[in-house]
Amino acid sequence: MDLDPSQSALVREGLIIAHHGVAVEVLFASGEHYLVRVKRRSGHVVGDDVLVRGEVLERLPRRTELRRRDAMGKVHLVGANLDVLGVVVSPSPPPPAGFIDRVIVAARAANLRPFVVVNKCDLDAAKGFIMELRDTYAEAVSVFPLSAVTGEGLTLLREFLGEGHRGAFVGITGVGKSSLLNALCPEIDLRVGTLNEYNGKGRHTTTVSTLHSLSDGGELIDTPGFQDFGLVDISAQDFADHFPGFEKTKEVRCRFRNCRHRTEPGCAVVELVTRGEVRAERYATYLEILREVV
Ligand SMILES: Nc1nc2c(ncn2[C@@H]2O[C@H](COP(=O)(O)OP(=O)(O)OP(=O)(O)O)[C@@H](O)[C@H]2O)c(=O)[nH]1
Ligand SMILES: [Mg+2]
Ligand SMILES: [Zn+2]
Repeated sequence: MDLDPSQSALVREGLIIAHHGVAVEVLFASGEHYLVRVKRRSGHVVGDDVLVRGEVLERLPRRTELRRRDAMGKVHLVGANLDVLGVVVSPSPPPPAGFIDRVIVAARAANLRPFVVVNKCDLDAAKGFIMELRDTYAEAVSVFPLSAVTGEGLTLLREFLGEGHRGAFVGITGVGKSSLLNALCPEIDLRVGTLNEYNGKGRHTTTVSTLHSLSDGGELIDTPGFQDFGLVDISAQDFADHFPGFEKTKEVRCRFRNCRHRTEPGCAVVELVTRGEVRAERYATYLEILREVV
């Protein structure tokens, strides 16, 4: 993990597996990994393929990149070269309104396959919560109810990730993202929050994103919890196309090609809502988040 000046003349290809602000940890094909210093706003992110020449990093082109906007409007990179994105939620603490929807839309817009992980199934409150989520999202994406504590439901997720995907877990703090990674792969041994650390205080346990190889195949990035997953540079059309619960709207055409499905005449989406083929709740949430879309 120390800076390694002896490598100065060599050019080696590596993968960024952790970002510590002033340095990134790079993993090489040999299994070696060490820290390379970077400028604070160098734009590197976990999942980046890089060429390392001594202390100099050169980023290779990205296959995919996932970004989010925070509450202050600042854009953050979440990860590079991901295939799948798991939004982790729990009955306690519950997800903020629209959180799952924004993550699903952001993932699809970035060409990642989103999925929903419902952790803490061992809690009493979980039953109704799972039913509700299945009801809302199962048509759109895979939903994995499980428990990091009891191990229930982990096999299905392990198999899904084992198909060679590189994924990341995102979700608010305290839902159990790090606990899940530990449960999937015990040798990872990430620090997790203690119960009384949580009590609604929203303290973050994980502070940097880290990438891990899973023993059954696949790679997973653990991210620090964030409360806001604001959409970045998405058109109203793409937003509607990617919105979970709007699957049927792809089969219909509105009168206007650039219809935002609000009050435009001849809107086929509103028609579907009226007929009950798109749920009123989905449409209401769509309108709510649409206000943030340019
Ligand atoms: N009952 C129950 N508690 C869990 C489960 N998974 C995690 N927890 C608890 O939830 C708390 C938060 O777990 P973490 O894994 O640190 O959560 P996190 O999402 O990584 O949080 P940040 O790193 O702050 O984003 C800890 O007290 C865990 O013990 C679960 O399946 N069931
Ligand atoms: Mg964590
Ligand atoms: Zn319309």
